[in-house]
Amino acid sequence: SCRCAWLVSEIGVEDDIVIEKVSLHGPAANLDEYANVHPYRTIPALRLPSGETLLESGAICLYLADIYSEKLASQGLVPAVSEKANYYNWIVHATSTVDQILDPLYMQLTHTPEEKRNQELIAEKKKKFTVFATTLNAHLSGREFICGDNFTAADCVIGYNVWWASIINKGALLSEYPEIQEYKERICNRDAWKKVFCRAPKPSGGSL
Ligand SMILES: N[C@@H](CCC(=O)N[C@@H](CS)C(=O)NCC(=O)O)C(=O)O
Repeated sequence: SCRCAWLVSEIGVEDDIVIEKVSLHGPAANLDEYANVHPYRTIPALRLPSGETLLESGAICLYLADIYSEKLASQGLVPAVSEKANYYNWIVHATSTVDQILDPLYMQLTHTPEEKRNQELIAEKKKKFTVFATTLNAHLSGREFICGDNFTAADCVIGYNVWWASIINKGALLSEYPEIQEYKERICNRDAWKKVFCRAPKPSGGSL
């Protein structure tokens, strides 16, 4: 996912962190080499100078937010103490629950011919998506971002899910959730978002 590259761009440390593109599919795929970095051959991964590697986008975002906490604080991009429960909950919720709803929906609705779609799976995931979207829509009522007034790493993580949902069936999944739609406009208007997402149009089968 582009969550981590987006956060790197928000923090403004593109010069500290080398972002390498990995082709997962097609003739340019170099997965055997990449398996030395990420044994599951998924993206992203963050290799540290020590040689240790982080293999989960949520962990990478939390780690970056932690090591660059002073820089983020100076830009007002950290959660208030009263928002920390939201911060951790939404970050882990995004990667452990929401990704598992969106990934099959995306594959079924955008990458599978209509006659081959698993309608039972689609119905099951749509039902769960409704739970997620209803909860997030209510959460965002009266809030600019996941943690209130401050944009934080939690917005890079959940914001990625919101953007991902918005590119399925021309945004149909979000049509009944006005707070989420407005939130999506706010995050997509950010310079850091534009820099990263303009070069990565697809959430899967891509790079980063
Ligand atoms: N839990 C992992 C999931 C990583 C993941 O599945 N990434 C996708 C791309 S966003 C991927 O590499 N898919 C493999 C493929 O497309 O072949 C994370 O959040 O980092």
